[in-house]
Amino acid sequence: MFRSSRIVLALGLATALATSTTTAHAETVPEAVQEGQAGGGAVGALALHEGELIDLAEDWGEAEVCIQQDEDAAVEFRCYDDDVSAAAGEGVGTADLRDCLVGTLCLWENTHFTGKRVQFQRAGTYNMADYHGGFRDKISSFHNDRNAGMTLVDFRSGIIADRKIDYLGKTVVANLGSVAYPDGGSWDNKTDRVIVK
Ligand SMILES: [Ca+2]
Ligand SMILES: [Ca+2]
Repeated sequence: MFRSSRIVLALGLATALATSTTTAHAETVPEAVQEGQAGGGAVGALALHEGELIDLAEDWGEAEVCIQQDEDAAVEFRCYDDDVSAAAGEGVGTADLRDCLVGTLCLWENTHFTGKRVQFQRAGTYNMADYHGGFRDKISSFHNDRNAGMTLVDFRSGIIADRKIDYLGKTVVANLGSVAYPDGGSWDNKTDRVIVK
């Protein structure tokens, strides 16, 4: 009984997908998601990329931009190959997206807002290991367009306390290599956790 109703639902979703490619946040949930199957035993955050469920702690494949969805979304993130497809998929302007959408926090793997990007819109504590081998010890620039601040954390071991740096909301840093780290060097490629306030 449940099985057949799920198939009907899946068919309905497929029809919706075929007819509304311009609708932002259209719910097109693969059956694997409905059944709670995270492909390959997921350990990180989950995302939809071109209709496939991917584990962001693993390889992102061709994806370059991964965007956190509203709280009621079936899958937390959606990923896209580039800004153009991301803007279309999210129903926003390409320039707005590239600058980091109002009210969101964008983290980039390279300086000057280039390379892979993950975008958050909700407060929380996010371990970068959950977002691709790409994001632990990789963040080099960010744009926090939220009103609330955030904290970058570098894990230390033993008796050495974790290192932290706080930023207010509406802050942009194009190169974390220019931000001094407490033990020398810079904050470039150091962040293990991001606390979004
Ligand atoms: Ca980097
Ligand atoms: Ca680190």
